[in-house]
Amino acid sequence: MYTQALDVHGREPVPAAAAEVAAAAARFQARIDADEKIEPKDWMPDAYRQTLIRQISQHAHSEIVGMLPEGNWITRAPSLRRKAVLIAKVQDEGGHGMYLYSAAETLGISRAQMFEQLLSGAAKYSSIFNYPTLTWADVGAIGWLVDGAAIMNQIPICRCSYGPYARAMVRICKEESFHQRQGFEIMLTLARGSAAQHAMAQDALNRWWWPSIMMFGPSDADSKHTAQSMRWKIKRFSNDELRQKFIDITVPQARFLELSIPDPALRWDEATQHFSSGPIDWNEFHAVLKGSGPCNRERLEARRSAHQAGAWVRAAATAHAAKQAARALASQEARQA
Ligand code: BYC
Repeated sequence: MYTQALDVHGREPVPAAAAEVAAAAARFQARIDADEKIEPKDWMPDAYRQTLIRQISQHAHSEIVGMLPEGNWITRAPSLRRKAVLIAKVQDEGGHGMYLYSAAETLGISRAQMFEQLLSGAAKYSSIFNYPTLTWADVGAIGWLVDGAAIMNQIPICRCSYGPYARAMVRICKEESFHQRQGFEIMLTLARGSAAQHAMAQDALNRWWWPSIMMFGPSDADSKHTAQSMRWKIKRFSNDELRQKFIDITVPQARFLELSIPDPALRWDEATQHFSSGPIDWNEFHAVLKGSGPCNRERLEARRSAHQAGAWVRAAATAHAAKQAARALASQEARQA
């Protein structure tokens, strides 16, 4: 829907000389500073375009790969109601991927190129989806913590400077809120259930807490993109700011569930009015990003084989579209004759 009527030049003339580029960049930054939305046909610095392509495509890949760990539990959900809700949630994630691929396409990259980057391992997707879902409680923990972290990160993106990305995020965030609540409700049911169910919920929290904290990305000191992305209002808060907001909101929820956060150093800091937490294992984070997480290989293999299995669907859809276009052209020519 976003890709209609795109032209490569944009509304402003393409600046040629260095001085013109600098002037166009200054006008562009002034628009950002005035909180104007940048639209696909507007002139934009190439680095802004590339940053958005990187972030939006990684985000889209995360949604699609994110379907796998939860999809793993659809056949084993403990009741029909849980199964129906989980199917709807996993389907929502697929939809989020589609909106995001569409938003990225407005920047001049094709969906086929983005898939190629994912399947070849050139593009990243969120570290969180390289962890396994071992029990039903993991489905609850993902909804509560992973979708909870996603909302914290994504609500500010509804105010991102790039129009198509910002607009896609509005609906995504509404759906993520539903996902977070369904996850919390699963955790609440387990935490208030039998001792074995409570233990299962605690075990899931133990395994998902730190990976969820890592979803926000490297610490601000090590984040190579944050400063520029904040100047461009692609990011509205830094990684550490969002991580802290998530911890502050989630710790009281864990207490309500009567579950313990697996961080012995966690304490309320009166001076800062924030929870202070223990050190994050950045070695683990970097290992997962480099492909050595518990499920990296499995996730990419699943995506590659799904892509291969879907080849005939893409071929059929392409042939159908060509047939429709040929028919439309023939009837237009017949009308003109
Ligand atoms: N995993 O300079 P930085 C969801 C990479 S939730 C993997 O801070 P930036 C869902 C980063 O890409 C998840 N890689 O980067 C929820 C960069 O590498 P490159 C998806 C990570 O972009 C439930 C490098 O580390 N959400 O969708 O300023 C169910 C340096 O980082 C991670 C989004 O994508 C990570 N956790 O900030 C289903 C939200 N963290 O590209 C689905 C949109 C960092 O230079 N994205 N890296 O090779 C963002 O907000 C930002 O891109 C990030 C990173 C905060 C993630």
